[in-house]
Amino acid sequence: MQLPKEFLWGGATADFQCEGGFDEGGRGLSTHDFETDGSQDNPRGITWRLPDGMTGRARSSFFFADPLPEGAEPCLLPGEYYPSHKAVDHYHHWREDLELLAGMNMNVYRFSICWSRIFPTGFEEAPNEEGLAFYGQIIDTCLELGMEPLVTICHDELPLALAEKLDGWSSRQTIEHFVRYCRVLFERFGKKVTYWLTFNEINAVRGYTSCGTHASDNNTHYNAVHNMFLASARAVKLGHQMMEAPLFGTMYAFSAFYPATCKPEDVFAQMQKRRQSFYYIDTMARGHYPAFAQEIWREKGIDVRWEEGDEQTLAEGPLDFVSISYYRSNTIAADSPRAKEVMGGEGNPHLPATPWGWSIDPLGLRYVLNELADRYEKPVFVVENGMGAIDEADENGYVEDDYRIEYLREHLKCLMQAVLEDGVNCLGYTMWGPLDLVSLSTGEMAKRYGFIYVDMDDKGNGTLRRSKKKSYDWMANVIRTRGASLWE
Ligand code: BGP
Repeated sequence: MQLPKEFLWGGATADFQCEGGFDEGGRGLSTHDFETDGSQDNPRGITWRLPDGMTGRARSSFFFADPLPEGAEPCLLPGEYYPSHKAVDHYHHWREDLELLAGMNMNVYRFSICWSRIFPTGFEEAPNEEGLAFYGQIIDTCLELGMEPLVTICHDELPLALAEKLDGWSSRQTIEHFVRYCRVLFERFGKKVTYWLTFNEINAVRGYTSCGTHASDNNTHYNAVHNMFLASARAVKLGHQMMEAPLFGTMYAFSAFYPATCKPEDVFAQMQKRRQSFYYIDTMARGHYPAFAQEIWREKGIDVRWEEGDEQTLAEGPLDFVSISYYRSNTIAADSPRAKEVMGGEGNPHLPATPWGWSIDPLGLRYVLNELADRYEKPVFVVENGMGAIDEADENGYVEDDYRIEYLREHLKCLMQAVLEDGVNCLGYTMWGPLDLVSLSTGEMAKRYGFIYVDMDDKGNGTLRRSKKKSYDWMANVIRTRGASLWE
């Protein structure tokens, strides 16, 4: 068993989780810069201030975001730790980090461009050249080292000023600013970058950090997402006009959902649950909303603010491939409180789980890859997968991470079976967080994914030294043998 030569093997990161340097190189503030650290039991928050000086924090964890109080503006508070400010300082370690990744034989590297490094407020007419130079050297170095750049244009964030002045994606004007940002990226990097993702985890965005909306009710959310769909379609169309043969995806967080039992009610609930999630990627991959969108809007009381030409805009920019993050699977019962939510579900008694309670389900990856390939008849790309774990490093920064090796081995074997036995056209696989970075959902460093250990704790203390874990050489060999070593 061996994957074809052109299969892309690599790692994936996001700017605010690894870069740091939040006030360097002319970068403007981004919505994530106001997000505190947290943990599993203590959700991350956006810190805010009211005109009368009162301060507080609104829960910001991922999809489960609370609104900012009426009139509040985000602010930085003394005594709080904001992980994006320093992250793991990739801004100053980028060359060393890229060399370490290439040392594993990787031939692709997925990273995100921070919008506010290129347009500090989002409103400027001309880009910040220093920001473009930073990513220009990353792209050039990737190519020198034999790695295709895979660029996420917008990973769950936007320039602060767009959130504060326009309420982020609530406004149609944000689409214009996004398209201007894309145009600059395509102009500058279009000859060197083939693979683009317009957004990250489009079905998991919500609230202030990822949509820039102060409210997080359903109507605000679904309208913001409608604008993001339009923005993505415009970017795809523009990219195809400006570049030779680009390929566009958007990242879709795809947990497998299983019915909790074989009771028809549970199976039906699972279908309805999946529709909540397919709503997003169906629209973007096909260029039109699925028929069941009507039912979702009716049930949630959503009034999508359509404008003339929207249907055509969506139709003109469908995605070229479907890319996913796959970490786990969930179960859904008819009476589950989460049956009608987009994300989340219950655990599975047949599966083990990570320390963060994410079920470990390698076969689920094979299942979802087949399903997506059948549903869209487009290539698929696994752009995130991995295991957040507690690593114990010795004094040299070495970690015996056999649990990670085990997780990856089983998932990669299922991916190979999907390709080689089931006939799925999969472009590649980028493991999430190949170098330890800040967790998105909890803001911790303790939840580590990497092949490369970074000496830093939850509050940013540490030497930032990079060192190879046991999984580093193991994965290098998997990639070198194009997967054959997994079966030995
Ligand atoms: C995805 C995000 C990443 C990321 C990853 C792991 O949802 O695209 O940014 O961090 O999940 O999640 P976490 O960091 O919460 O463990």
